[in-house]
Amino acid sequence: MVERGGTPPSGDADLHPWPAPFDQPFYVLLNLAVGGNFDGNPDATTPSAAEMRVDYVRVYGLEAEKQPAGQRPRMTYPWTPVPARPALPDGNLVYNPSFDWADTDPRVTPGAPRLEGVSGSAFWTLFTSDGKVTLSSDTAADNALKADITAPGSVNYAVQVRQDGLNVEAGGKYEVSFEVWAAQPRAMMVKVGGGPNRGYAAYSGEQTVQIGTAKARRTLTFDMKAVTDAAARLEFNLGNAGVGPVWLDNVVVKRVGNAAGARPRPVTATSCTTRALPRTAPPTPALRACPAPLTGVPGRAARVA
Ligand SMILES: [Ca+2]
Repeated sequence: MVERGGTPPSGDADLHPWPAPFDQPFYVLLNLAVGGNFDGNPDATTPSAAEMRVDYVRVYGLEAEKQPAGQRPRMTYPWTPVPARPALPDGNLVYNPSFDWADTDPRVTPGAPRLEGVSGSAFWTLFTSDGKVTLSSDTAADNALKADITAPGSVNYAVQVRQDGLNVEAGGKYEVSFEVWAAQPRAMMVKVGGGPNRGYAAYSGEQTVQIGTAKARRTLTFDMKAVTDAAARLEFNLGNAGVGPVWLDNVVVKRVGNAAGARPRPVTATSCTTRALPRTAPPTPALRACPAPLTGVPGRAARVA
């Protein structure tokens, strides 16, 4: 639960006492949705009539996970991984933006992912569903990442080159830019968004980028209207748009200002509560009353449609 004001909880003390929020009436919603964060927007191929059939709905309580009042189950607060990965000195949130950081580079942290078999690929991840791709470092092209797609798959994320761990702040205006070219003109979908904990929310929207055969820099911007996500992802979705190689290099995601209608970011991030203070338990020193609700910046995570 993110309380109004846009500051995610950083610990149990920021939340109402357990069993909140499960001490309120809930409802179950079964809807036949078109579009949304996961499947993307409808297009000409979307059926114009559809049917949802429901067999049964049952809701169970898990006895083994019941907790006495006041004893909140252990939570990891996935919205606020600590510490957030700092931007590079030039403000870039993308690490190894040029696909040439050596594994011995001190900026390559232990456990950083790599693209299998691709040198200089720390911090980058490949996801495929029904697409197939061969990745390599193109030494003849300034170590650009070469993604040779051999099976396009049926969805744009069927071939997805991705970087996780970008700290994208609520109320920020962001610029995404990169160099790209392909053997044949084609398109791809670029997105800065959340992972599974955020329902794959598309903070940037799903941006279609046209790719030509000459190396060119593409730039797009977006306003971060969801709460801060220190585990945001930059996705290059190369599926479902033909076969052949695509090259990527010199990728930048950086904050370039404030989102329209957003307040300036606070100097220091602290926890806050909208509950009346003081409470039964002594508040932690960092706990304070939230500022007045914002206008124009939703104070909670984007929902899964
Ligand atoms: Ca490079």
